[in-house]
Amino acid sequence: MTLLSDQIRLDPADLEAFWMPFTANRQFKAKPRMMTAASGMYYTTDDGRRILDGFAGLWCCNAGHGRKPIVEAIQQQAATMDYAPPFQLGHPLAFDLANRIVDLAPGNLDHVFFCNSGSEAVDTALKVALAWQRARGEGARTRLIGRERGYHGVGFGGISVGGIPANRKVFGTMLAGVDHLPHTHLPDKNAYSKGQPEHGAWLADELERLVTLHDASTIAAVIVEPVAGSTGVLVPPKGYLQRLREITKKHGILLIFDEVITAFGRLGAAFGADVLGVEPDMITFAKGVTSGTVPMGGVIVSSEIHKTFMTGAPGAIELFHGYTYSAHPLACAAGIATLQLYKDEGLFARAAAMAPILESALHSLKGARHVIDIRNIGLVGGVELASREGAVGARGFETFLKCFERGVLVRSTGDTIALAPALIVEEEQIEMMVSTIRDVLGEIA
Ligand code: PXG
Repeated sequence: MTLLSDQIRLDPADLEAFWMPFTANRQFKAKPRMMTAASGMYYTTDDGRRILDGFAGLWCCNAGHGRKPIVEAIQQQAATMDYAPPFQLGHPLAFDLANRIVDLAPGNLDHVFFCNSGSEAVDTALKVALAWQRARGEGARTRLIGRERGYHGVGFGGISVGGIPANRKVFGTMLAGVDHLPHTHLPDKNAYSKGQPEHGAWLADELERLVTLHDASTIAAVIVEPVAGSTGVLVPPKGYLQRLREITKKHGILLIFDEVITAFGRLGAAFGADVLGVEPDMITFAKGVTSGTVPMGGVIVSSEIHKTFMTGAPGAIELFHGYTYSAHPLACAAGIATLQLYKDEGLFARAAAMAPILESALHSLKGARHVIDIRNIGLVGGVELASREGAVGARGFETFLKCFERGVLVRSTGDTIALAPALIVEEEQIEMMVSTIRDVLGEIA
């Protein structure tokens, strides 16, 4: 069998069949950027260049690339048992991984439902919220509340509660009965904040307005990213999440934290909830649970939620939901090895220790050409650029391209340049990322 990866460069015709996700397909295929290997903090491209990974792949390879214990666990599991059906059958690794996740999870969050991506985790959490409200006799609570600029993946549930217009507008009416909180971006008051901004806790009070409008008896859950990533790194104002927690609790509304990017060390602790000091009723996770090696996602639910379902006849299925690949053995093997590696190398604490270094490096870009705001928390940073007139996102994308040409992978989302390096990142590598961004900004229009 010959593989395309055996060839040095691909023929343009070979690129046609793959419809690439969230990509300008025609532009990419005219000038591809092809990754062929990854190790530690670096990718290798098909033209043999080393690219410093400033984004942990796509917010996911938190332990760095090609880590031996994870690779070996996956190899061994593939050879031992490739797959086992998750419905009415089990395998030990699934229970082992769930126990490890629960050990890390905050407070009363003590049961895990597995799926395969962040999008599935979000849909699972929203379905659990609706089913839980009904199970406790509150079946009229069918409304879901998200937030403007929120990203919760691409399933119909996720885009319904999500608040990124381009991800919604061509996909019809989506879920009925969804409303949105305002986003928390207040550049006039909070520009260049380090860590959590001072102003904006009052934006959580908008939830009281929605409760008055719809009545609490119709609202099942509120879902937010504790730190919004995809929309361009929005750090929650001080007190904002606490206020959301108080209001949801007061009205019997579940609070879901979508921690697909913030879980597993990104903010300097196991979960964003730990760092931000608020315990939600459910946490969705994906990405970092396997350090991006094998697709996996899941939802951690509170004991209270889980308990409500564990009633009725002992032989009855309690929740009619699940995926063929829920708790896939390869994903579980990868997840166990990943969590063990985080622990053995103290990587969450390392992320916390490196966070001030990233913060001061990023904020040294204040005053650089085009920069209008800088935001950061843990090992997440966002550098917002002024948009070109009539071409929102163009300057951000060009910055991404030019950084890539110079050997540094960053992410552009709109005109914000995002950094989220693996937790193993070294100080010189952070300097390299930031100086490359500075050089590129000095060069582009
Ligand atoms: N929730 C959140 C908070 C996410 O960040 C998802 C759900 C969906 O996960 P899956 O595994 O279904 O993709 C995500 C995904 C970006 C970017 O540019 C972020 C994500 C995905 C793609 C791009 O920041 N996050």
